[in-house]
Amino acid sequence: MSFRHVFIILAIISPVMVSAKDFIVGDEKGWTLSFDYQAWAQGKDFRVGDRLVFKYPVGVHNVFKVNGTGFQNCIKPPLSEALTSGNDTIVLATPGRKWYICGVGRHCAAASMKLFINVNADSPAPTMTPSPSPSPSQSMPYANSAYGSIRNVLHPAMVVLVALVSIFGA
Ligand SMILES: [Cu+2]
Repeated sequence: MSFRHVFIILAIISPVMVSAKDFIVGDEKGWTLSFDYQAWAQGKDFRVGDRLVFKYPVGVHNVFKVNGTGFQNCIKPPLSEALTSGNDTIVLATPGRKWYICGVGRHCAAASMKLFINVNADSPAPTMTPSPSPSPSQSMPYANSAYGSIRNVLHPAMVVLVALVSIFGA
């Protein structure tokens, strides 16, 4: 295996390795009273696959996922829907707007214990681009890297496969 191979493998894998981020809501303040969560969320790039982590003393607060109206009016969903661990991790599974409130007492209404974020779509979905040839050959995906399109068209598993083939087949 040559250095050129190593370089190409790294070039292929590195975009995939840029993995999901954890956002500690409120940073060192955590999930608490009278914190400006809108200011906290401002300018942050939330992506599908990232995670929100709500940290607070157990029993003092909780976390409800709500809709826009629930957020606006601090409407608490049934208690059974509350997250209460004090270290609640929420995976941002879909793009779009997400709203969270604390359901304890009047924390939401009186102390602005509410968070609104907008989750951006991750990099384009891995779809294979149509091949001009009648029978698309998948045996040489390696060649596609020359055109810079490989990171968009390859499923991560495929990337690993390519890497293995490159390592052991070189
Ligand atoms: Cu609270």
